[in-house]
Amino acid sequence: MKLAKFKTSILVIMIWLPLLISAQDCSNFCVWPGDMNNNGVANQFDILQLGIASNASGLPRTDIDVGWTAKEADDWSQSFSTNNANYKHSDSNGDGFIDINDIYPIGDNFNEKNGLFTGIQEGNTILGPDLTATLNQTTYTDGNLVTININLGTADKPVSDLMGLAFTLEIDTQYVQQVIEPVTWEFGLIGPEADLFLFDKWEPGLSDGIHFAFARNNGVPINGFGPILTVQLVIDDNLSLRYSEPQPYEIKIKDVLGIDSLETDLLITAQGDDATLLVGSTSVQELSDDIMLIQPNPFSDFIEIENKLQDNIIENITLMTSLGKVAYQSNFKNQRIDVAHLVPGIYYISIQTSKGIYSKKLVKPK
Ligand SMILES: [Ca+2]
Ligand SMILES: [Ca+2]
Repeated sequence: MKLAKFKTSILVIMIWLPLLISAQDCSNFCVWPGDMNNNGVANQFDILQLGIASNASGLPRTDIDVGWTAKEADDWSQSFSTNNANYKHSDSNGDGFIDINDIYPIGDNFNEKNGLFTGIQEGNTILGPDLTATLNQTTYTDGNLVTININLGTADKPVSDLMGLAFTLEIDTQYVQQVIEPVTWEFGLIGPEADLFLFDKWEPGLSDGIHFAFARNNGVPINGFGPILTVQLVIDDNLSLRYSEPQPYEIKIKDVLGIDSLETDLLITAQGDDATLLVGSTSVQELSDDIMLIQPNPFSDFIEIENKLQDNIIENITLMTSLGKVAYQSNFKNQRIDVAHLVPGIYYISIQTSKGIYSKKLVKPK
């Protein structure tokens, strides 16, 4: 019996030994696609390392799958000076070259973690004027389009020697129906676009904010101040059904981290903004499909507005793109609008009438 058990044990060890050895090798030589700073989590902060490592090359991986599992990878000749992460970690797609194609595994594996993750939050949330988010109005109500302008540096305190920046825009998602994507980066200060790695991640329902990062990819740092980003979102169009009192609406910037040309962390302070969400009797009457009808939807060359109430007078018609730009506007009571020239996409029509506002999402297919 004892001998049989011993033989079984030997057999078990023989079967598992190669696997154990390979797992052990892997703890030293493996990479996890998307975790460029090798801290056990793939997120926006990894973009900062990617910018520094841009254009480097080394040994490609044999396994070029980008799923969130350990992949064996030989060390490259370069490492980051501040955290010693080998550049191979930045080659998330395993092709042996650091470029824009290494960004997407961060998004695919976003917030995935492995055993190296310590739980320490990267970045700081310190109140100050360096990075500001400003709302375009002081009040909003049901279905309103909100524009948030994000600005970096001030005339008194411009940023200097900045190679990249990561941060999260926290938005009170309980009031938000939609974040309009793609977000609009502004390139006056941080650009041109070709010199940047850009990243944004919004996971409705899973996250309390939108995660952003940019990094210079040509080794030339940013100095100065100016707008860097415009974010638009749509307030819940049932707000007045859900709340009877005005609601405070707050946006915050948190978990901010900058990196300079020496690869050291730059402290960037941040400040948000607030507004009031008006509800109930203070908001404009929303008209239902029983009163107004837009056809066809999806549309191609024209749309027709059917006003079902004789005494409801159309005062203004506005058609907006998904980025909030006006595509058509008229004070006339045109009931048939020529839209053949509009590019395919999502549009929002808003019709102001004597009895209230009718709004609808319209689609122009490709
Ligand atoms: Ca990481
Ligand atoms: Ca690569």
